[in-house]
Amino acid sequence: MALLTGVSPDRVAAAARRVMARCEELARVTATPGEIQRVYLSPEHARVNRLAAEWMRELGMRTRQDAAGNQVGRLERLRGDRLDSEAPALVLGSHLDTVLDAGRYDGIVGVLMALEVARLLRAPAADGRFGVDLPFALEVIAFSDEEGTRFGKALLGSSAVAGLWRDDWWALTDADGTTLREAFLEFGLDPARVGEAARRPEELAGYLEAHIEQGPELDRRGEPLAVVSSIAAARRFQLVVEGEARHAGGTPYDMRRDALLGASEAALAVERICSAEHHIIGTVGQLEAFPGAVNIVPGEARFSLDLRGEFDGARDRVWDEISRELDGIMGRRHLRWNAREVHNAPAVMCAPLLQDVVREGILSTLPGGDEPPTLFSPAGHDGMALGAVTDVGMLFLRNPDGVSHHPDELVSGADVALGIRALAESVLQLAADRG
Ligand code: HGY
Ligand code: MN
Ligand code: MN
Repeated sequence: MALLTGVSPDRVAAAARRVMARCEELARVTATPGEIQRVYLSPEHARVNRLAAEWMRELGMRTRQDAAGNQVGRLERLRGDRLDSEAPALVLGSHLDTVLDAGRYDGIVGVLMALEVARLLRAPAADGRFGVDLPFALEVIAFSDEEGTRFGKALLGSSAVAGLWRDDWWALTDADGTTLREAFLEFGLDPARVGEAARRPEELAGYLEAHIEQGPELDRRGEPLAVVSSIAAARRFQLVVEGEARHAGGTPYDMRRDALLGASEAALAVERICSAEHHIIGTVGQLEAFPGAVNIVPGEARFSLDLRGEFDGARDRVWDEISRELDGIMGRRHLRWNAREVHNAPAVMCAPLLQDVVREGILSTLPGGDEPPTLFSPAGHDGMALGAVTDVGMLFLRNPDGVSHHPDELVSGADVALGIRALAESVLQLAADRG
């Protein structure tokens, strides 16, 4: 049953148009002209936070940039005519950072949709009165680092909010050798205060996120929206293979210890092992040879491994299998190898209640429609961290052709309109349950 009454289709369509226009506006905030690139603690991060804060204030939200650079906006709970600043908050959000040469919507569309949901439900109307009376405060958080593009460690912003920050992260470095600690200081944040970003479970009523699917499933099924059941268990590694750099002309094959060939064979083994498994995906996305000269047999190779699975146990078993395979490959080639784990996030189940409210929310947008699909998310999301402090629910939007982490990434304005309505309905369903 639809609870969002009195909101005209025109108002929702205008909200979706604003989301699409703002996605374009944010796409222009980039470190690399002609591409979209916005990493943690960069000048572009500061600029999009300022824009998001402006848009939050326009809705009557109290805003702050938290101790980890996340941009937060809050509408207090309304009790009759009184505002209750102690009420736990339902958080709506996603991230504003990007991968390299990114699309316009991954993360961004979820933040902007959250703002429109807040506008539909709670923004002061022209007469100065607030809208629907909810049994919780409403917060929108634009997370500062989900992708981990700059420091190799994903979910830095949401980990801070979830109280999962670890001191050994301060020494992480970016490609220029700047440490995370130095980047905090350059951005104007105090590393000693990062703990202040952490939220306690009792401050939160849950976390809901809308995100593009980043896969082709909804497009294939001709469905606009899905309920998310769980978010993948992910591990990321930086691997080093050591051999011996020698003359490319003078070194016969039986004397070579070519580190790049070892790494290449490892990448093929990752594909072979993972593709034989259900819901396990492994990707070697970076590979470099050293010293990196045309006439030198590579003495060292470095590569990354991103390994995801629906369940932690299956993912870990596959990593063990890959490790054994690497021992064999490197042994045959007289190479040494080691791996440093840079990210490890367990699978996060979306809370059954929040799956239900998202399902109800989607159903109410499709009158007489069939049950919406429920999908597992192989892509990572801020909810993976938030799950440590509160219940998490997610809604997926159709992503034509499943193209994501690429400039051609798409979502349609019509699907965004449906998604805004479904997310607003989900909030009201949750309010009805909690109220
Ligand atoms: O890499 C991911 O899964 C996500 O898009 N951050
Ligand atoms: Mn992404
Ligand atoms: Mn994302």
